[in-house]
Amino acid sequence: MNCRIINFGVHVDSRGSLVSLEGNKNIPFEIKRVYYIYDAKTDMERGKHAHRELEQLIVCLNGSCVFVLDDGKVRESVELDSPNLGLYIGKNTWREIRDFSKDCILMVLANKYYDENEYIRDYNEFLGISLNNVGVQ
Ligand code: T46
Repeated sequence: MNCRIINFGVHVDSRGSLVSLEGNKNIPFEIKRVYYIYDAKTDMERGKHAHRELEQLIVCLNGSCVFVLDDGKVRESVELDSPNLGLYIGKNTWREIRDFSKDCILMVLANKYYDENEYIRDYNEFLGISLNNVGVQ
C-alpha cells in the first residue's frame, strides 16, 4: 500500500512543542494546498473516494479519528491521534474516515489544487483502475 506514517521531529522546550512541515523535506511532495476539517459529526463518515493523481499528508492536530485505507487488494485501518504524526496517502488509494472525536481537527497538505474531476467516487471504478495499475506505481 502506498501509504505510511511519518513521525515528525518535535522541538520541545519549556514553553511547549513546535512541529515544522516543509515541502520536499519532511513532506514528500511540493505543497500546493492546505485545508482543514473540524466539527466533523462523530456518527458520520467522510471520504469514500480515491484520487487519480493526488498525494496528501494528513495531520490530526487535535482529538482523533480513524482512516480506513484500501489499495484494491489490502484494506487497513489507521488511528490518527497525535500532532507529531503525519499519514501520507499516495494516489489511487480509497479512503474512508470515521470515528471522529468531537474535538478532532484534521489538517491536510496536498500536492495539487482542488479538482473535482480528479475524484474517483465509485468503488467499482476504483477497483478497475487499481487492478490495471498493478506493478505500475
Ligand atoms: C480526504 C479527506 C481527509 C473544496 O472546495 N476544496 C478542497 O480543497 C476540498 C478538499 C473540498 N472542497 C469542497 C468539495 C465539497 O463540496 O468541500 C466539500 C467537501 O469535500 P469532500 O467531500 O472531498 O470532503 P471529505 O472530507 O469527504 O474528503 C476530503 C478530501 O477530499 C479527501 O481526499 O482525504 O478530506
